[in-house]
Amino acid sequence: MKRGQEKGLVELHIHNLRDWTTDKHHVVDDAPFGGGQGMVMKPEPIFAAMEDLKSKIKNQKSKIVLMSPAGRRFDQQTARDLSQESHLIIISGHYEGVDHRVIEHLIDLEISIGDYVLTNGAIAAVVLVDAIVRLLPGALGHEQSAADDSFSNGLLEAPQYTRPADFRGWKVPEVLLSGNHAQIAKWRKEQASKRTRENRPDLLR
Ligand code: JCQ
Repeated sequence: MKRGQEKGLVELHIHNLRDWTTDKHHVVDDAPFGGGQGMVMKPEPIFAAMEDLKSKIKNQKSKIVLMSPAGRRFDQQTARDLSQESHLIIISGHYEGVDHRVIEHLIDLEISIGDYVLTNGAIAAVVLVDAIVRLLPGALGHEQSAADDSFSNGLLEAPQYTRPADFRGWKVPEVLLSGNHAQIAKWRKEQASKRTRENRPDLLR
């Protein structure tokens, strides 16, 4: 993310919702209607912030994303899609959630980075931003498209090794030292299948 900014590929800005409150104590949350645990993010500061930020980029299209465990699961294809957008606003959900009128009438995409709950959607937002920014042309300094293609072939990566060829008696598979590229490709395909079957059987279905 830092290199992407230094290279002028992306600009990142962080905003504080409390800056769009109008009350003395800058309150952004309140108790849930109907009762229950915890607090809910109020709609007014979120709408005010989004309208203000959007008005400042009026010639560009912008998408508003909400980070939430109740969102659609983030994946590499979503990262690719979002890397094509010219402007994103990411709302870091907090507390027990946000007033549902925000989801119904303001946000374009509700995204989850996985099936667990964080205290702070900003942590999830960093994951999203990193995955998107690395896809911007020139962000990595080397071509990553091939590596991402192998993700999109539906399998996990085959095991990788580097020097030394013998570390504490644990040897690098002989085939990788053979120089036989057809054999190496065949071995990698088998290993990728094995690893996917063991770690992520859901990807094979
Ligand atoms: C994001 N996976 C988990 C926590 C409620 C918007 O409502 C809420 C947002 C959060 C923060 O995000 C996450 C998360 N993807 O916990 C509770």
